[in-house]
Amino acid sequence: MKMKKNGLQKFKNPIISGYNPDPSICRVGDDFYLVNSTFEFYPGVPVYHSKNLVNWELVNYCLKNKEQLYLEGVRPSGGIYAPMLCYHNGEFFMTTTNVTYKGHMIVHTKDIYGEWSAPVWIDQEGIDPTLLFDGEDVYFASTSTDENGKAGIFMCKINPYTGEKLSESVCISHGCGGICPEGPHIYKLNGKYYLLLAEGGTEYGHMVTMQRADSVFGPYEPCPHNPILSHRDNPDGSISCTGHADLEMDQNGNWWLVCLGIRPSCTPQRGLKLHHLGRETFLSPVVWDEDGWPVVGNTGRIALEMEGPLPGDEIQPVKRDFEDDFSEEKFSLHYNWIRNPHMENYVRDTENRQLVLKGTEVTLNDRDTPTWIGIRQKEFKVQADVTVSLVPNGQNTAGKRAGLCAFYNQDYHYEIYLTEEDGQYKVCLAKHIHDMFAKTAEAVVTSLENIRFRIIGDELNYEFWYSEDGENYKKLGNGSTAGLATEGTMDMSFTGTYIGMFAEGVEGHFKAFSVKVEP
Ligand code: 6LW
Repeated sequence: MKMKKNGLQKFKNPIISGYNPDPSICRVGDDFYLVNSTFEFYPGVPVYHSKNLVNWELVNYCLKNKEQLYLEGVRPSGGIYAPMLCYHNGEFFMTTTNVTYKGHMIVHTKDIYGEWSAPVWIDQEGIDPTLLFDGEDVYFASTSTDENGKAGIFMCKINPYTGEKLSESVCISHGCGGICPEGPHIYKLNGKYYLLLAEGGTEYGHMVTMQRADSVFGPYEPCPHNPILSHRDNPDGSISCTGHADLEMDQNGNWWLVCLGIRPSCTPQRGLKLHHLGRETFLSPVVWDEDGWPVVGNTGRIALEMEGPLPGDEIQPVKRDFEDDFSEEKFSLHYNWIRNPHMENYVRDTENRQLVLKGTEVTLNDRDTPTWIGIRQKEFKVQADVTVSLVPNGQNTAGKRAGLCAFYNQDYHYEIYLTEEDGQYKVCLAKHIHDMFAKTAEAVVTSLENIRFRIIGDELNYEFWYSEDGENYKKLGNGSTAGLATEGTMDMSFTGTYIGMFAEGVEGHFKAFSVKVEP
């Protein structure tokens, strides 16, 4: 299958920036849909839509209620792992794993922009489920381990509507030699079954391998030029950890790969391999060689700028800025919450164009659901602004907090906030890194009302500023992005930074929230 002659267009990676890992893509006509994993964040499994594979719009989430997405008390980076999205006979199916609660699930819908079904649960161990519709049969595969504890890809026949297993789970592959064979997807092409895997672990040894067989149960033979994609030996360092991919053919017969990758915030030149934006979604053209094996990108590597025979409309400028003046009733789809939110604590007061956050005793440091709402940080260079008021409402505001934060998870966050201490109104900067949580700077202010907070970020640093009059800003302090890096977390984590608003123990009123980024 050769690449059909279409105009080649340049495009920039990542196509979906910020914490959007483990992408899975499917096409219906000339519409492309893509989903990502979401761990302890709510709602679960975002659905992005595109017609040209470069301009993506967040249009829905698959998991939007507690039956689909039970996250109570989930550990950081617990909850929802890798998803898979496919379309069959007028219906969309999404399978994923809640590693903290009940494991593999499948939901389905006829309207990808609407509500998804209640989940059905599958009695198979492991993570990274995938589905293959093959004639009358539906196959379910995921990672798991054999009786000797050896990792592999296990598959069974399944009823996708009930989750009932229709055959025993059997191991179809132990991978192509890398550790952690995972992220399986199976494609039936020209009468053969192709098994795409992630191997090497999702860190700097990550890679994508391909195998194929005449039977869906194998035996599978490896692609002679495996790994078909990896940046493990890539000296360039602008993109690392590429892996966990999915393939799709466009309406012109050209093939594409989406995968996760990271943009290191501390470049190898600094001798550090750290990232804080999370694992992002990247795109690459794919061609098939004369032996019927896929060749990805620049012979197995991708780049921040690539070109290919993109389908659909001309590429439009990619917009990643966000602002909310709280004049609309509805929350933007870009907002996320931590675990299952108590929505009564989030009031959009459109009359006064403000968001009222009702703080509880739960803090940002707790493995619980603080009154916090955030959007993914989508680029290194960021300026976030919001006006904050701490509103007593007859309550004692001493020690209570409301403010703006750069948030990775409960153990890794920096926040600038309003509080009252020793009878004084203060703006403070606090940092939580590992098991250390401390206030690192403070300044006395004359009021608890309408203080303007600003976070300015780049690859290496966050700066925290405040203004009492909305014009003259004073810098309160800095926070190194290294402190929020995935590589540095004391427990394995898979997420990325958010810019968030929060309140603890008291009401916070927020106005004119904006997060502007520079690619
Ligand atoms: C994902 C799996 C993985 O399910 O990390 O390291 C998990 N590999 O493919 C979370 O992204």
